[in-house]
Amino acid sequence: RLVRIPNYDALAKAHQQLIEQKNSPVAETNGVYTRYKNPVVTAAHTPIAWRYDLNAATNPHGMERIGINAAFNAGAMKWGTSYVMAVRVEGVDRKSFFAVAESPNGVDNFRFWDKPCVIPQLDDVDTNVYDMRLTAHEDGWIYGIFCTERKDPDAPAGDTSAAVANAGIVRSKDLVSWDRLPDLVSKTGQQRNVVLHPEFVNGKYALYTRPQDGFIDVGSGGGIGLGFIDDMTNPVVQDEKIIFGKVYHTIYELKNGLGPAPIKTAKGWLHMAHGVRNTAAGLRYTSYLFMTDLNDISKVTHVPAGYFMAPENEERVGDVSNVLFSNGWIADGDGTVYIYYASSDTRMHVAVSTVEKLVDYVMNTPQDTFTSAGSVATIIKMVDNNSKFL
Ligand code: M1P
Repeated sequence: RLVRIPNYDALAKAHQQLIEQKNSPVAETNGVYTRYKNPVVTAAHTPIAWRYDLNAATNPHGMERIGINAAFNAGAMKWGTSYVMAVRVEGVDRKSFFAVAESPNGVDNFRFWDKPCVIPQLDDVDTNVYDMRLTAHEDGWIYGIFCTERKDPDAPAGDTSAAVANAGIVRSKDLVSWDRLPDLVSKTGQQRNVVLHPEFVNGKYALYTRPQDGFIDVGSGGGIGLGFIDDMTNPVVQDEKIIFGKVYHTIYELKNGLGPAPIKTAKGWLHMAHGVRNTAAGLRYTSYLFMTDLNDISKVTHVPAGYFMAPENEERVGDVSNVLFSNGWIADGDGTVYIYYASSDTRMHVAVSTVEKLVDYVMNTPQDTFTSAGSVATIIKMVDNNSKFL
């Protein structure tokens, strides 16, 4: 006779309560977006069946057998009437993998599908995979571009952490069965934060890249690049150029990288990226927005000064603290935008805005003057304009 572990009912009840917990907007703030109170996906949202051997005969103490450490950096898309994320789930063994979580409303009730995604392997197997960007391309496929990480074959003996990062590519029609395409071929070899543009550009696939000289350091290759591919089954990037570089004394001074695929608006392509600066307490990751020209996607037309979102309160603490990272957002049919962001490489949150507000933010927020005196002049201009209203 099959007997379930004694604590199953308690585990299942707590899990259900967590998943079904209603989320609510936080009274805010800056008028641009609204954060929500609870994280939308955490390690504890992963199914009990992934973590516990439910058979009392082989697990008499009802212990967790497979620990999950974190759930973060998710790609996102609308899926029929649902909202889905391709979540980066990280086990206690430090390996990340992808798993789809689905919600009926975009802000709570995210439930993982039964099993994690199976990513077919190339001859050169991935040691670790993470940060999938989902793009529903006009060619009819849903592409998932992610970071594939492998040990650096040129690492000196004894160096067990040197790694090589590149863009791995899969595509699917149902988010369950994934075809693996060859890894990206680009000049620098190392890439992270690679994102597919949703439309063809002059008959080619357009790809946002982030070339880098080393695994962590972007070095001379820093910045958000744009390149083109003729055929995704032979993904060789041509004409790769940096369209948004690093700039001294900005929030993207050290490195930057595109977040999700851009949203098409009447005024231009709306982009979200992350910027990284160094501090005495280590790296600080924040997100920022910018816009590119509808007809020339290499032309950056608007860049508000500073960050769009930065980690706040408990978001500031996690496995890699002081990090806010987003690689997924969903522009809904009614103009609502669900911004899915991870805090401190640990859990997923949502903030809600609209296309109209984000376009207003991007086009009408003053740009960075790159000096303190310039920032003061920008404020004084606003104060002077405001004087007739005070
Ligand atoms: O730990 C913060 C982030 O670091 C990396 O981002 P980037 O390539 O821009 O340095 C990634 O590993 C990302 O997953 C992580 O959140």
